[in-house]
Amino acid sequence: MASTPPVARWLSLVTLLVTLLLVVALVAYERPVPPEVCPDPDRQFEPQSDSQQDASARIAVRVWPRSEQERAELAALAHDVWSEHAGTELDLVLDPAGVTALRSRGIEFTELVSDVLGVAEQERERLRGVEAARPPPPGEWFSEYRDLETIHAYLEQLARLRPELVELRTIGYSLEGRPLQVLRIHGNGSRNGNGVARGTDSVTIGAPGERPRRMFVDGGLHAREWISMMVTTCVADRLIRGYDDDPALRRFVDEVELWVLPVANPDGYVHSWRRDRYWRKNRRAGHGVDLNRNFGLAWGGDGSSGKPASSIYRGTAPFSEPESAAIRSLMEAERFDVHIDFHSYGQLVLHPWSHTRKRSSDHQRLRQAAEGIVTAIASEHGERYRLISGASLYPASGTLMDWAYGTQGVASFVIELRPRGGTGFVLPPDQIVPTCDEGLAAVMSVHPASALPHG
Ligand code: 0X9
Ligand code: ZN
Repeated sequence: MASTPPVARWLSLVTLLVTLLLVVALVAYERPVPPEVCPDPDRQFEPQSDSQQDASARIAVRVWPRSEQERAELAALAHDVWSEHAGTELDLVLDPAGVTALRSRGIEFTELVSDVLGVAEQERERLRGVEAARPPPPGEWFSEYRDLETIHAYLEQLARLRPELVELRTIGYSLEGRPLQVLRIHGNGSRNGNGVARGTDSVTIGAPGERPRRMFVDGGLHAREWISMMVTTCVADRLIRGYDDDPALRRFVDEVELWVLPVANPDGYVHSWRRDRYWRKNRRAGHGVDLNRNFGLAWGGDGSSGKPASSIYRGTAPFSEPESAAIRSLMEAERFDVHIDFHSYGQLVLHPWSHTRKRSSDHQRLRQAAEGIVTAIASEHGERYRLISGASLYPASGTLMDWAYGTQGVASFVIELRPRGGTGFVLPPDQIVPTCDEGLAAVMSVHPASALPHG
């Protein structure tokens, strides 16, 4: 056997060494670097690949669209629109793919809620404990959110407590047959026809013998806005329980006939408690109708939809829904002077119009009254609610506010309660009482100067 020449032996040795080195280098290169060795500040925000994402996750984000077109495109990415401010922010609920789409388009956003469904689940857990402890201990009723049954029982209790001041009425029934319960609160002062003799800058209201000022307040037109049911119930509670000891409350109750409908959409509210915390509409045919698009002024116009699946679906005709029809009948029969429709969220005071950016013919007067509301609210806890006309926020047609003002001559306002952003509709329960302070201040501030001359 011939022996290998020394040059060839050297060559094969060098080749072997080079190959070995290459293999070692490749292995070292491919080995994952543990994050603690090489921390990457952006790593936790890197989008996951589609296979890693939980498509059922929901994230609430705030974006600032740069054009109307971008606004529409971003809204189209969303499972839900929580809140809107024309020209500025838009709060959307996205799935992880939606968040990835924002990133890949270079859209800036802030995260409001990283786990929308988890937040609702935590609330549900907390409330399970509360339900087990029913009925709520005295004095703690407003320390927690209450379901429909508990609210209705509480309204009955309030009416029984002071029958000379309070009357409980059913003004109609929801689609699923639940009563629409209203408290009528009214003291002795105006019962004998002694109206309020009071001068204001622009209107003189209530010469003796004139009918008392009449005001209507509602909450819960949108099912998921739980703070509005609590605040309206709480306003009634404060006025009734404070009547004997607080002269300001007493004067208000004596001078104003106040009607309070805390749960304007009971079927939706029950659904929001039992099945879907973020449900907004009533329960028509499973898809629901947005009651605040179902009123008969500018019905079908901008900011409403003809598609049943839409969260702003207007229904098949004005007042197609028994809940909005019941409110219409009440308002036509009672001829109120002032109306506040409580919603959440955003911390805003809105005045007509909702469907058009044109000024209403009572613009100055309504704006002044709304400024009074803003000031009264701020005097409670220093929270400054933003004042704007409905349509300047975004157009919405077929709303209760527009119908009440435009057809009934009622000075009508929408108040979007707490929070400003935060966790949106799921507001911590320790916020109920301070938000109620703001709601009560708002209600008392619009008495009585804001009534319109034709109201
Ligand atoms: O869109 C609505 O019906 C109301 N806002 S909410 O977020 N609670 O749903 C506001 C209606 C007031 N009108 C306008 N913003 N145009
Ligand atoms: Zn609302």
